[in-house]
Amino acid sequence: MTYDHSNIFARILRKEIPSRTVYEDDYALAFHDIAPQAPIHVLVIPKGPYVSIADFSATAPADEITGFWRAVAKVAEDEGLTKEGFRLISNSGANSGQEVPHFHVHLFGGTTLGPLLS
Ligand code: IU
Repeated sequence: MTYDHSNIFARILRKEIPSRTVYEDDYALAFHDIAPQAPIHVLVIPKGPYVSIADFSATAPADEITGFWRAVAKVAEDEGLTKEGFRLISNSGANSGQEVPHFHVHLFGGTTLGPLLS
């Protein structure tokens, strides 16, 4: 699938649009979702141009995949979620309701979570 470099998360990565950053390294950026659905709702995105989890997993170099998931785990730890628990969701494609065509993981926590979020 062709990556649209004008999508909002690409613009956030280029710092054309501000975000409430919680973590950044060579592989990932994590920031607060603009419309949180839980007390803690952080989006973690890879720095590379990947549309979905399938695109990322199939085409990203191994160091980017490792770096990304390590960043996700670090954010969960830094946000204090590891002990009580948290949820990861990644929407992919039309049936999921994916709005932004840059692969991202929703990290939810800070309360007992209901059956579905996002
Ligand atoms: P989705 O998985 O593509 O549906 O999730 C996109 C998320 O991006 C959604 O939770 C929005 O609230 C969030 N978001 C944001 O944090 N900042 C923005 O400028 C825009 C969307 I547009």
